Amino acid sequence: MAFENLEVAYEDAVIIVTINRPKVLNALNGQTIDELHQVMAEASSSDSVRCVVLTGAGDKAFVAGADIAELAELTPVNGSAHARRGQALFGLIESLGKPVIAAINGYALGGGCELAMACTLRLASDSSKLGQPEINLGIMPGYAGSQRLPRLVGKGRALELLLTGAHISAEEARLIGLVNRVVPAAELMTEAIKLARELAGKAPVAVRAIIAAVNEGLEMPFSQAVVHESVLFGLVTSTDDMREGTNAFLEKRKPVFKGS
Ligand code: CO8
Repeated sequence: MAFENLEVAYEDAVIIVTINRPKVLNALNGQTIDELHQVMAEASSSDSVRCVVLTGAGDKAFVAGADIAELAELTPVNGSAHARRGQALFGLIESLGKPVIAAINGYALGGGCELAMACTLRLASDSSKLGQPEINLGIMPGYAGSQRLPRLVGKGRALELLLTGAHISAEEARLIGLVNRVVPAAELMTEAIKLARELAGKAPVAVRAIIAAVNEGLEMPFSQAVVHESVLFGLVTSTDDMREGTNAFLEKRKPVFKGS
């Protein structure tokens, strides 16, 4: 796969996707959204890919938001279509069925913070800054940030970030649950790939079911969500990997999961 705005590398079952527009701090234009959609769809359908790491090129930004030069040209009609195009990509990432780790290496603002929130887990370098500064442009999030942020950090904190447009530090983001871990900048990719390799070794069907149970269950009343969980649990018990995992425990050896 050759892309204009992405670099794609493989490390065994891990695919590393780097958004590569450093001159504009990796801002998301339409072309980049389309390319990300293509690479994520391929990662989703490939049996050999078990985990994705997503990061930004350079040492300054993960993604500094939607491309403001493109945004400035939007009309009410194509603005909505543009937002839906990004939302479709972010929805695909969230429900990819394989972990997508955001390796946040600097600014994750606006659409960049929304992109990170659509990922399964977030690791941030200690110098990263996160926020939803759309309000300062006279707009609001359009890639589901107004929905994912309160689900991650709670309504009060989300409203404060959305209404002030403040940039917060990686450590503050960790304290409110916006990122999972903060690591020294020099160790970010090593740590992200280490975590990706760990997750790539887990039973793929169970990984997919856990992601679905959490994402889909959060949209249901609790009483329905636990029924949904029990159905997914039943499916997982039918896998070879379930037999491998339980046998390996009883035989005191490390399991080898095959995804069947
Ligand atoms: N879009 C386009 N270009 C950008 C963006 C961006 N989001 N961010 C930075 N750049 C460009 C700058 O214009 C500059 O270009 P040039 O060198 O040609 O002047 C270059 O990147 C470097 O940026 P700065 O010189 O500004 O670097 P600083 O270190 O001084 O500042 C900041 C870094 C604080 C990150 C600053 O660049 C900034 O505030 N950027 C904008 C952040 C922002 O507001 N992001 C939100 C955008 S809106 C959004 O994401 C909405 C998403 C929903 C869309 C819904 C569907 C349409």
